[in-house]
Formats: sequence, structure tokens, C-alpha cells
Amino acid sequence: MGVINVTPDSFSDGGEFADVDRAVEHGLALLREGADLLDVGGESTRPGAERVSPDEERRRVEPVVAALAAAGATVSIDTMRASTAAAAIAAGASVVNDVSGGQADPDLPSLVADAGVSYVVMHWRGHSDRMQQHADYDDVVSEVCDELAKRLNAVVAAGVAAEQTILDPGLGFAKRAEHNWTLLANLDRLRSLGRPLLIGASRKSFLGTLLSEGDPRPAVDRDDASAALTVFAATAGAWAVRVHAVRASADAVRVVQRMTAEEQRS
Ligand code: PMM
Repeated sequence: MGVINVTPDSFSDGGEFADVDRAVEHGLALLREGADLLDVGGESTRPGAERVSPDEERRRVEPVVAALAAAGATVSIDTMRASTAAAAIAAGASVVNDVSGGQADPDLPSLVADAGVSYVVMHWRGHSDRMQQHADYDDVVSEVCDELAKRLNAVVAAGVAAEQTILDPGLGFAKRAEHNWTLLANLDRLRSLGRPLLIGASRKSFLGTLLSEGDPRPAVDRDDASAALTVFAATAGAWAVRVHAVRASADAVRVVQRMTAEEQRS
């Protein structure tokens, strides 16, 4: 899954693809690099970010989704709002990526149910302006699994078919670096929830901390480390990784597939 942030303020690429033509051009480049799916977002969720208005969010994403869908891409809309998701689905999106897992807008799960599109349900404990206050766990793997299972039940109760859903542990969302690493080392536990897994580690600050030489490594210089994590995610059977730089991760997935086939043969 290639990331297209149509925002002025995302943490790693804010402003780079804020106009429609550049965002579309970037999406087409990510497809050429091997992306199977493009995730278009118009609201930054970096820690501390303030919310964007519904009108502004829709204005940013709708033409980008429409152009990429018309070009034949499978498009995911990264939004917590039913109104934005509805506009994006009408423009051709076939996946809704809801980082709040149905908690931010109670109308979103039923919209997804009616539209019959795929639904990414991410682990989330509150909006970005205060999410790090909720980064408190006794046992992060058990708690994230339990909370995700509850969200899955809630969206199913709202009419979404379990088969429509994809689960995501939400790395960096109400999680400190050590929580992200523990979750990544226990993807088998998340997989045991029985749904495909999406992993979004690309360029996140826990990688900047790991690679720090005094100061954290800048976000755009974390792509090699992100691709290294793609190897782990693919080996652990993740359904997809959400990444900014696609080629290295797409290549890594092909290497893991080839190695897995070889291991099964011998
Ligand atoms: N991370 C970000 C945004 N959207 N969606 C899902 N499903 N999972 C994630 O981990 C995720 C996401 C934040 O990263 P960005 O600011 O680079 O888009």
C-alpha cells in the first residue's frame, strides 16, 4: 500500500503532494514501483495534529481519488469521517482506511456496510492532539488484541461483514517506541484474530530513534529501515504494509515470497 498524503502537515511528506496534479503523479509513480493499492489521505494524524474541517478534507482527496481510480488504481481512502468516505467511494475508492476503527464517527461503519467496500479497522485510543497520553499498557499485545477484537465486534454489529475487514495494530498511535517493537515481534498474536493484517511502520519516529546519531534520523531517511520491517511483516504473513517508498518494500515482498516457496519445496 503506497501512501499519498494530500496534506500540508504530515510528519514525513507534508506539503510535498498537497496539490492535485502532484499527488496524482506521485500515485502513478508508486504504482510503477509495484504498489497494489494507494492510500489517499487529506488529514494528518501525526502526534499533536489538529483536525481539518470536513469540507477541506474532502476538497483535498476527492479529485485525487477520482483521477487515480480512473487510471485503474485500487484506491483506499484514509479518513475517520463518513462524509469524506462517501465522497471518496463515489469517486472510485474501494477501501476505507479508518485509523479510529469506527470510533471517531459512528456513521462510518454503517456507511462501509452499505457500500460493501473493504474496511481497515485500526487500533486507536483517541485523536492525535492527545493520543500519546493514552500510551499506557501493562501488556501491550494482549490489550491491543482485545481492543481490536472489540472494535471488530462493534463494526460487525453495525452491519459490516467480518470478511470486509482488515485489522491494523496502529503503530505509533497511543504507543511509545517499545510498544511498537513488542507488537511487531508478536504479529502472530494479531493474526490469530483471524483477519488480514495491515502494518504501518513506514518512516515512523520509533525508527528515527533507533537510527539516531545524537538527533533522531530525519523521516525521509528512514526508508531503508522501513523496508527492513517489511521483510518481517511479510514473513509474519501480513496482508499489506503501508509505506511511503514503495519499490524497496515491493521488492522485499517478492524476495520473501520466493524464499517461502523455496522453504516449502525443500
Ligand atoms: N499511519 C498513519 C496514517 N494512516 N493508516 C493505517 N491503517 N495504519 C497506519 O499505521 C497509519 C495510517 C500515519 O502516517 P503518515 O502520516 O505517514 O500517513
